[in-house]
Amino acid sequence: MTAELIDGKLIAQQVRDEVAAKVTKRVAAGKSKPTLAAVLVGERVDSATYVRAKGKACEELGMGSVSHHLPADISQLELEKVITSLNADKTVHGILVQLPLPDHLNEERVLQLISIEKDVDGFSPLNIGRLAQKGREPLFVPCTPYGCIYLLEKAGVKIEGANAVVLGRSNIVGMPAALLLIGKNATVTVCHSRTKDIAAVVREADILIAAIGKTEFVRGDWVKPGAAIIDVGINSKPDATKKSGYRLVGDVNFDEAREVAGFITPVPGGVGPMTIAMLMNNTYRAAEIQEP
Ligand code: LUD
Repeated sequence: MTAELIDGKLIAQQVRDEVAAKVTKRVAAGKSKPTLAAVLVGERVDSATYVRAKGKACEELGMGSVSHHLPADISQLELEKVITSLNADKTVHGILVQLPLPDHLNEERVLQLISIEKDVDGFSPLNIGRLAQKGREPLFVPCTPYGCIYLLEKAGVKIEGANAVVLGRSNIVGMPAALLLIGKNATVTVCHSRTKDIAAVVREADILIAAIGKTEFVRGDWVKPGAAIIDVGINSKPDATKKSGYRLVGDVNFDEAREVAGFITPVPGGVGPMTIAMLMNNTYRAAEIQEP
């Protein structure tokens, strides 16, 4: 059996087209352009790539974007001043602080400062708190986990009643993904560095979300036949045939897993593009919330 490929790039483009249509309608009605402010601190090449892609997506969808590139040694106070001024700026609907921040900065205090109706990443404690409670709706669902669930639903994978295994418990992906899956009535197991026999847990998974940042960690013989695999990992692997000397691979050994799984997302072209598409949707919604 060879798994059906879930084409994140294609599905992300469909989401982007839908958002673009909503933006056009909103602007035609005389309302403001949904606008995203992206804050990038320091010189991480990957973060700069993602922030650039987010700004470009805004432009392509007819939305506004402003970017604040701040020095790696900025003080906590100066960074907080930038957030405070973006909170007050009526032309900005969404605020995104690209993570991770340099070590000397207090991430929790920065994220807590972002006003809830502009928190398009969905990382504020209030948003996560609502995500964690039954019958409550967060204002914004965190983009990467939202993208994972969206891909499963688009592929027609049944979440309700499924055994879902999440590898990783990060604030950005693992933990919110587990909460979303619980909300969709899956039975969820979260694995992490202290889990005993991860392979045995993964073998029971009807749905696997891999977000641990370890190159090709999940092997083919861990995969339950027919399982749906969402690979969130983005790792660079040395590859002498590439000009750059490396290529991007996920947390799952793709060639092995695709022989056993029912559905699988590729890396690149899987979850990554969905993260950006969901951010665009959240930014549009932020504008609608602030200026209906
Ligand atoms: N911080 C994110 N940090 C990292 N991949 C992203 C991401 C696009 N505050 C905050 O943007 O949502 C966030 N909010 N994240 N990430 C990861 C995470 C954050 C990762 C990959 C991509 C966003 C992406 O477009 C492409 C793909 O997988 O096809 C490949 C891009 C490449 O490097 O070639």
